[in-house]
Amino acid sequence: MTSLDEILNKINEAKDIVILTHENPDGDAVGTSLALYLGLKNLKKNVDLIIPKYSRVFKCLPGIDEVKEEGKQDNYDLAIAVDCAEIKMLNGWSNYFENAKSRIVIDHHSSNSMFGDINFVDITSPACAQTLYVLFRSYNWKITQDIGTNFMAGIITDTGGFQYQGVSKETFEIASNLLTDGVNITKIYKNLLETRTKTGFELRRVALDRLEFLENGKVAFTYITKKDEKKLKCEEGDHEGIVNEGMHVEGVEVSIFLHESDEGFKVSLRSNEYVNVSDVCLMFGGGGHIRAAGAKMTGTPKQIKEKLLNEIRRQLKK
Ligand SMILES: [Mn+2]
Repeated sequence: MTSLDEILNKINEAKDIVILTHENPDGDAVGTSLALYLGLKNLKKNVDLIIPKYSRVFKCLPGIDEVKEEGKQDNYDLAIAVDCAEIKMLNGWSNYFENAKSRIVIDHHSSNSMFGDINFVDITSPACAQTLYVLFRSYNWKITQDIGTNFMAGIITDTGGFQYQGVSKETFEIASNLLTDGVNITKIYKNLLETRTKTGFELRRVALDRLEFLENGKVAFTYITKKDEKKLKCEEGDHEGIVNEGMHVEGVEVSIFLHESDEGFKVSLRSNEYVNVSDVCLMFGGGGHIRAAGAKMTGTPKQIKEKLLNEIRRQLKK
């Protein structure tokens, strides 16, 4: 039996299902979990989607108003984690996963620790939404316009609008099919990639002002503190995408962005051509993709910067 058959069996057997995704959810995490949520609802399942906190920019996605902050029970028949590489990224709601009778992981991160009973992980997929789309098609599940919109939201955000590594002919075929199904790609693109909140824009201003170029212009570094966010009255998700600013400058290979949280700094790394930032982040207990990865670190921004540079330098070409 393939893992696709096993997953379908588990879904058919389950009455109460919970869907979970990683903390600080991005468009792929929210879009993929909403697509799965709406799909399971069409199968008449009792399903809860738990996302305690998410950015206001995702308010445009179909089904988002049904998202719950916490579950109605602690012992679901089945838990499905999407776009989540490790159980610790389920943060304060991993109990719903751990206490479920069956556990499934659907993901596309190369650093996935395979923490489910069944793991459907395609590391060649540029977005978890694409991985889930393949699953929907193989089960012949109906892809409504609302479900398609969420699939597209995941694909567009995780590929930066079809530009990152991993985008393939299949990705465009899926986009083409979704367009045929009535999904408004232009609108999703504008809402999720080009629109930012006013406070998010002000936060960018601070980060850009602080941005420095290091290692002969090959590394861009900046950070945001809790104090900055408090001063600007920032909301959840306002810092999203700041890491890309440095990456788009000529000559930059690696962009580093630090975002302060209650437990230190959340580190985001991006690379353009050859540095494997997933390997860099693995050194500090994190992970992700070759061109986009993250970790949690403690210390001052300066200390963290030095630690990261020590690892990045090994990979930088002269
Ligand atoms: Mn993803």
